[in-house]
Amino acid sequence: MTSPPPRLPVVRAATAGVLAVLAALGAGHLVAGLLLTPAASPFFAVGNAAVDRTPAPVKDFAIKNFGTNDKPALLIGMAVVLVLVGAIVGLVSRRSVIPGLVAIVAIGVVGALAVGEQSTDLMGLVAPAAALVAGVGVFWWLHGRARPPATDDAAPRKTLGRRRFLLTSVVAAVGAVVAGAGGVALARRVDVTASRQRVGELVPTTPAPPIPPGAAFPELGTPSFLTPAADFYRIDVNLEVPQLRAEDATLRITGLVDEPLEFTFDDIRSMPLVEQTITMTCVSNEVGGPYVSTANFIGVPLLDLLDRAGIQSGAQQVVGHSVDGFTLGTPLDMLRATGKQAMLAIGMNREALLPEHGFPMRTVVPGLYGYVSATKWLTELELATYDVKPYWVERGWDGQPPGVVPIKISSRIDAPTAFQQLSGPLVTVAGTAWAQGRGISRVEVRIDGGDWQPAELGTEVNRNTWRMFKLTTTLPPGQHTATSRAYDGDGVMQAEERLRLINPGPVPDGATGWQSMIFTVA
Ligand SMILES: Nc1nc2c(c(=O)[nH]1)N[C@H]1C(S)=C(S)[C@@H](COP(=O)(O)O)O[C@H]1N2
Ligand SMILES: [Mo]
Repeated sequence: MTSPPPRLPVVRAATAGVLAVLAALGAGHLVAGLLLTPAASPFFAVGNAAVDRTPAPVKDFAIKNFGTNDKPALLIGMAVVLVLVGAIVGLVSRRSVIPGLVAIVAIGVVGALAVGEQSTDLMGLVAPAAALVAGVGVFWWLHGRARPPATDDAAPRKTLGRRRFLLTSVVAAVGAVVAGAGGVALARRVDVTASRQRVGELVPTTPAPPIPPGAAFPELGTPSFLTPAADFYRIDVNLEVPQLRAEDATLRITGLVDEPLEFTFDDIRSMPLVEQTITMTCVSNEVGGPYVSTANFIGVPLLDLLDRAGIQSGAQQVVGHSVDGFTLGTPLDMLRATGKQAMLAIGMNREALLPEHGFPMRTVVPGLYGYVSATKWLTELELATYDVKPYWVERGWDGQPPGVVPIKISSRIDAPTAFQQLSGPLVTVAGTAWAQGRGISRVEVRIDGGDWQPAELGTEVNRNTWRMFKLTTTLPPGQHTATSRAYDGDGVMQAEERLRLINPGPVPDGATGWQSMIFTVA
C-alpha cells in the first residue's frame, strides 16, 4: 500500500499559486504588447470589464474620491485581489495539483471572456491563451518542486528541496516581471510622442481673439483663463491612454448620409483651421468640483464635414466612435443649434491634442457635457436614429433626449479655500462661473447668510467660456461662510437645490446647488 503523498507546506503552496498568477499576467501582457493589442492584456481587460460593470454610484464615488487616480486605485485593488486569489489557488492544492489547475483554467477563461468583450479581434485571444499556458505551466512546475522529498530521513535532502523551490520561485517571479515590463515597453512601440511632434505647431487660419487682461484673477486664486493642456481635467473609461498615431488615423462619416466619406488626419489638417476658446465640463462634476477646464481648441467646424457627406432627413443623432470602443451620441438639433461652433478638434492651445485628450482627433461641442459631445480618439461619426444606444445610455444613463440638457449654471468659490485662515479685515472671495452657450451675466456672493452682493466679473471672453468673479469685503475676526450663485446670459439664476449625481435615471444630468465655503478671519 502506498501512503498518500505528503501535503505541501502552506507557504510553498501559496507561493506557487501567487507566482502562477503573476506568470500568467506577465505572459498575457507580453503577448498583448508584442501584438500591439493592449486591450487584450488580460489584466487590463478584466479591469476594463470591471469598470464597465461598476454600478454608477460606485463609479461616482471613485471619480469623486480618487479623481483621475481612480485608475491606479482600481489597478492596485485588482493586484491585491489577484495575489489573494493566487494564494487560495495554491492552498487548495496542498495535496494534489488538480484543484489549482482547475482554478487557474477557470480564471483564464474569465480573462479570455473579458478580452473577448473588449476587443472584437480574434488576434486578441492570443494573449489570454498565452496567459493560460503560462499560468498552468508555472503552477505545475512549482507544485512539483514544492513537494518535500518523499523520505524524511535525510536533513540535507530537505534543505536541497527548500533551495530548489526557492530558486525555481525566483526564476518564475523574475520571468513574470520581465515579461510584464517587456509587454509595457513593446506596447509603447507605437510612438505617439513622435507622431505628435511631427504634427508640430498648429497655426489657425482664423485665430481666437486674444484673452483680454482682466478675464481671470489667478493672483486671487482663480484658475488661469486658459488651462494648460497638461492640467486640463481628464475623464474617460480607459485604464491606459489609447495610442493612435496621426499617420494611422482616419475619420469616417457613415450611417444616414447621402455619401459616406473618409478623411485622413492630413486631410483635416490641411483644411482652413479655426480656433475657438471653449470651456468643457464633465457631467460628473460635483458642486465646487474640478472637472471644468478651458482651452483654445483648433480644428474645423463639425457641421461642415457632416454636410459634405449630406445628412439624411431621418438622422436624429451623431454617434462618435472611438478606438477604445467608447461611443457617445449628440442630438443633431442641439449640434445644429451651435452652428459653426461645434468642432472636430485636432489641437489645444496651438499644439496637437495630448494623448489623454484624444490625440489625434476629437469632437468638442460648446454648451454640452462631455459624455454627449466630446469623443476622444475619434474614428467615426455615424448619423443615426435614437435606436443606436451609446456607451453610457446602454449603462442606464440619461444620454438621450429628453435627458440631454445644456450645461447647468454653476459657480465655484476658488478663494478662500475650505477652512483657510486669513488675516482680515479685508477678505476677497474669488471664483469661477459657467453656463456655456448662454454665458454668465451676474454673480452674487453672500457672507454668513446676509444680503446678496453683486460680485465684480472678469471680462467676458465669449458665451462658451467660464467667467471669473471677485468680491472684496470687510469681515470681523471669527469663522465665516461665503456662498455664491450665478446668472446666465438669459438672466436665469443658478438652481439652489442640491442635487447630486447619484443614480442612473432622470436626475443625474449634472449636479446643481449653491456652493458655500467656510473660512476663518484672524
Ligand atoms: N473615447 C472616449 N471619449 C470620451 C470619453 C471616453 O471615455 N472615451 N469620456 C467623455 C467624457 S465623460 C468627458 S467629460 C470628456 C472629457 O474630455 P477630457 O478628458 O479631454 O477633459 O471626454 C468624453 N469623451
Ligand atoms: Mo464626463
